[in-house]
Amino acid sequence: MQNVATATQGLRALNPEQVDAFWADGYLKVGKILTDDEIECYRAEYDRIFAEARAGKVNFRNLAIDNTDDLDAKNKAGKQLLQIMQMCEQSILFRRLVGDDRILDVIEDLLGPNIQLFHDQGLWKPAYTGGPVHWHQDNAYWRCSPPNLVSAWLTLDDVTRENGAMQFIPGTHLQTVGHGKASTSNALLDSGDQADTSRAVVVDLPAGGITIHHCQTLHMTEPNTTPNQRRAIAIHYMVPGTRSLRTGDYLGVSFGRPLLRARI
Ligand SMILES: O=C(O)CCC(=O)C(=O)O
Repeated sequence: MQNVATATQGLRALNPEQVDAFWADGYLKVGKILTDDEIECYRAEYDRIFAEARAGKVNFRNLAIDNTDDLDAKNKAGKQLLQIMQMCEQSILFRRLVGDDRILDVIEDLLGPNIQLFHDQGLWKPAYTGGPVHWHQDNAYWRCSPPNLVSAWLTLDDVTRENGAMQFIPGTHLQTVGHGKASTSNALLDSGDQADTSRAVVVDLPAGGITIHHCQTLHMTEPNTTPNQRRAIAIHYMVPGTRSLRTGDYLGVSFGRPLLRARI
């Protein structure tokens, strides 16, 4: 993996040690980037969109159970991991978030000056019932080439291991591993015993904080066993020209989403 940005230009948001840490570990804790007022606005909008989804007005999946379109089954399942693809198409606020300079400056330090949105997803783990995300590399879902996408994961609630903070295994972005269907839900993949969980690092964050991860870094989040909900959005960025080796539609993901930064 090479650090494209530092070779060619000055850094905007990260220092050289952070850039090197990202390329060595495949993830980086950046910390809080939103103000308290912004967090309140984003929470209200997030809650509005998920309430509309639960009422059947916005498409969503409950990744904690097998893929189904049955609204009642999705809403009433004992485990809940609700996913809305493209929050940025539901709301001008989330459209602004995916292009927020505080995030893009970090992404530019890692990917260079040409940045395209791949897609985003709201991932909500309600209190007590929030389901797990098993160990996986994002690119096992996407099969993108070149495999060099970078994601910003932003939480709107304080997160610890117990309510679904991100956990990473450092250095795993350097090698692709195989995945199978998860035992809990056929909507999720699981890299099984290829994840050396003894090396896992839990990244606690305050509300309004972000972590960044590479599309091959093994990561997971545990079930939410706490009285506190966990509202998060993952925003996936790529260099223009990235393509997928998949055939057919994948959850409406498109390579025609906005070019967010370009140096012509
Ligand atoms: O939000 C979660 O629980 C998992 C997020 C994730 O796997 C990702 O952003 O790639």
